[in-house]
Amino acid sequence: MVVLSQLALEPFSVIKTCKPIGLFSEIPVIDLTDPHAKTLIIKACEEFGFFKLVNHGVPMEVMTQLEALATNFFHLPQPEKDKAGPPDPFGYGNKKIGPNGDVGWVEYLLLNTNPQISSQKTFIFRENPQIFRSVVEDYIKAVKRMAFEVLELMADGLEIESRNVFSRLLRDDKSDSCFRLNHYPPCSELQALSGGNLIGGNLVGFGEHTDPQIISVLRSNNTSGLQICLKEGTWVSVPPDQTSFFINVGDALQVMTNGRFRSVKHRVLADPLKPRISMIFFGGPPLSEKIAPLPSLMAEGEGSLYKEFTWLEYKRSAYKSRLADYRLGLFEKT
Ligand code: GA4
Repeated sequence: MVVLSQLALEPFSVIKTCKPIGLFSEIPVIDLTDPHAKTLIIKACEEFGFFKLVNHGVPMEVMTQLEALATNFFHLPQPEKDKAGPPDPFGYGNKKIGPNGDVGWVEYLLLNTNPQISSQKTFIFRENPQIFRSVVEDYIKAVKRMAFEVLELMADGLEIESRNVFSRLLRDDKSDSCFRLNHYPPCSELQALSGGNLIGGNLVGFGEHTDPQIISVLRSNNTSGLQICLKEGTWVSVPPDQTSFFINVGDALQVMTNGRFRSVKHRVLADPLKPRISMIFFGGPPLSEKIAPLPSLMAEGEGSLYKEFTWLEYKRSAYKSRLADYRLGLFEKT
């Protein structure tokens, strides 16, 4: 019985901790209506590459409606969900992440957010695709608006003359952004394996990685699981908050700030008892955009830490990598 359970969990990594990682209470919380928000955002991006956003202006119904539709979808019989897969790269995926052998205790939908590509596999919500499409569109519209504001505050805080230096990349019609709905089922198998007595063991839902894009905007239900890696390498658990958003700095923003902002390493552990649903908007630049440190951010005599590349080049290279690889390494100047 135990052997069977072990076999069932074979390809998945289990994170064992001697002492359970407590919830980390020092995650910066930024109030978007605070007049000091820009300064606090810069500090958070430098120190953590990560912060929580409150008073963000996105109506709660927009979030809960999408969560309800996502939950319905993930509860459909497997053959129904499989009709929306495989993710190549867009569509439904189950346990396999990316094209190079990564696996996780997760099922997901990856969607393109480019309005020009509206014919994607929206039949996934068979009962009422129209509702699904419009709820996703409303959510993305609201989250994008908020992301533009955050990116403009970043430019302000960095004292860059053109406020839209980052946001224009996402506002562009050709912005290469995408959207992900994740469902992490409770890992009851692991619970069975340990006789229902889980002490400090969790299945990896989504393995450690940094996001390649400029910015990621995450919202989840109230189930914990997200962890970020601090500068000195310690993993800490982010207390969930279904009313707020969490903002991640991505690799492209680390490069544009010549390493001043940190692209944060993060991962998700599956909960033994509760399902976790998350929705993430990944804001990327147009494929042809050259990604390089902004000259106005370079001190006199400061050289670029990175070789110049286009977003297409970076993305191609990312899709050849494994999740945990240090993708920026190939683009660093030696
Ligand atoms: C990580 C961030 C986003 O979820 C994502 C992921 C993408 C995928 O799931 O297809 C990647 C991963 C992510 C980075 C490296 C490559 C590509 C899986 C993978 C192994 C959608 C993205 O843009 O990059």
